[in-house]
Amino acid sequence: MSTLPEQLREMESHHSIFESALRRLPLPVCTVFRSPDQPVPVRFAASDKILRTPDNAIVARSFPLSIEASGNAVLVPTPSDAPPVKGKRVAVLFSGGPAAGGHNVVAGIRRILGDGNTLLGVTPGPKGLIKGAFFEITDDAIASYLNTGGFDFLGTDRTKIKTDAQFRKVKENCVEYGIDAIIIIGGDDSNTNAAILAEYLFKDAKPDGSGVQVIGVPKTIDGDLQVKGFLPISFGFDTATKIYSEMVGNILQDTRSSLKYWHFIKLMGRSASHVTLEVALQTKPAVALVSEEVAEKKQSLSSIVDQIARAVVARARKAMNHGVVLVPEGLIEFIPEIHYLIVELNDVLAHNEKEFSRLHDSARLIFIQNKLSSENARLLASLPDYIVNQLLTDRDSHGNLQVSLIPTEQLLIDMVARYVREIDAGIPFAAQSHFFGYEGRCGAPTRFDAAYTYNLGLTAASLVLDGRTGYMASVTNLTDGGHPIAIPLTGLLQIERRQGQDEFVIRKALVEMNSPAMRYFASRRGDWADDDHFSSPGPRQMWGPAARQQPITVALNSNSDSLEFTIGEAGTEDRGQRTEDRALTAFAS
Ligand code: FBP
Repeated sequence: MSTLPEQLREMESHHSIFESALRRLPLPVCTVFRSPDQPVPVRFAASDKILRTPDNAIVARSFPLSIEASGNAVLVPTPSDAPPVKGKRVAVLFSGGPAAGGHNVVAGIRRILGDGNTLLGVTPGPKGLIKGAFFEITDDAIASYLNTGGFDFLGTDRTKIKTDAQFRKVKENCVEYGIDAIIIIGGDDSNTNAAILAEYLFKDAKPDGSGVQVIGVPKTIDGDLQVKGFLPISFGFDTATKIYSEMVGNILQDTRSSLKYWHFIKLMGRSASHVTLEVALQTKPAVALVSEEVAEKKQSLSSIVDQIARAVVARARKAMNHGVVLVPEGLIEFIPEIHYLIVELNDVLAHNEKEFSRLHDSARLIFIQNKLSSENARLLASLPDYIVNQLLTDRDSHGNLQVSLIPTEQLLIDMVARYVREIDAGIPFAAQSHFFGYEGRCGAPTRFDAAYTYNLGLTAASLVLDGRTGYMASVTNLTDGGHPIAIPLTGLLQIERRQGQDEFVIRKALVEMNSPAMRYFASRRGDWADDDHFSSPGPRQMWGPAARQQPITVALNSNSDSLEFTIGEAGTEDRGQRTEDRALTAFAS
């Protein structure tokens, strides 16, 4: 019998009681992958569903090989008695921000590749692909990461592979390490990179003239990688929103107890407001802003502030001097006047990069103001320093403004305080600001994310063994057992202006005003502002009554009649018998 200090030492390095129990949780497997012993690869065939964007003609000119091979058709599983594929060397990497479930994607890939093929981890992210940093992934290594959060197994980074030299280096590394396929686990930008790489490596990537396959896996807590009917959600969204919902639920409970604070909570999710909408549906706060609605209604900053101030005053008149305001991280970019300012700023900064970087901080604002239109120069000058400084900071390598660093929640508090005073100086307004972001990205995956990601991994590796390239893995039919499919990446590409030039991008899926989730929210938010209707979803549950809950927005938008997901269960009749995949306990022993 060990002493308590000895037991505590044993819990180090991801062996807390919780983490050890998580590793033993069963991994459900969609029906098509099932066999008596362990999951088996599936083969794919083209369906009659073709994906195209309005920029299809331009995309076709730049991606001729990928489009000729795929016809932009969505792939679906097909029966096959072809012998198992052996001898492939597959590299896998994480790209962009971490999201819960990434380790299970790797586990799914490893399981399908089996002993006949080799899986190499790339460290870290696209940078590792350029550097040629690979190591062989074994079952033992995966076992200790199963069902754990984060990307720490491989690490990640945000390098965009864009220069000729970088592309050449990737090709050289593929030859040197004998790589046949690359699986990129990333968001919209990373999957765009996957499409470009797939075309570049389509042929003549290896000495025998053959190509290197590239497959994408949809990840991002932001939830903005969705394809209606084909990709219900990116992985990591469910875990992050459940963590934020617990925290917001706790704060709502505090507001009603201490009766004196308004809490302004900015929630991560770079551009789209899916995270905020989901957390609002889970918790029912007094106010939740949706950036896409702000843009659609062309709301100015002052009209947003006015809307919040009026909610504060209305509640105060009912003796409620408390409440919660949810602010999407990307709000500032959706306020029309600030959006135009940012678009012009991006161009000006991109075209004057060298000169700007040589300037002292104090001279930067004047330099930029002189290059902006008079309207934008005036607007920039009217914003507080803590916002201006962030608007002028470096963009990431994909050209994105780092909105997580912009304290929009503080800007709103400062302005609402002024407006409330103007409406009625006698109304107390004490506010606290929060930013819930990094706290949510690396928690252990919910049962939803754990199951979803494992099956995404099974799908991605099956696509590799089926010889496919230029596709993104997806799993649909989440309340009917789960159905793996493959989405042609070229069918998602569009042209967007980034850093002063037109580029191919997979456009972010934003919250749609007429989506069922948004319509439901709009029908309830009036009541939530009028009185306290909040509910606390509690901590995410790996066992017990809420463990099988899918995101509310996903359930509403896919017209489900239940919040319960059934990935890995063939249907309600045999639920409970099929969840445990016996072979997988080998990983988790
Ligand atoms: P991805 O789109 O790469 O998954 O990143 C998501 C995200 O968490 C955003 O919500 C946030 O704006 C951003 O990453 C923060 O990035 P960083 O980790 O570089 O600070």
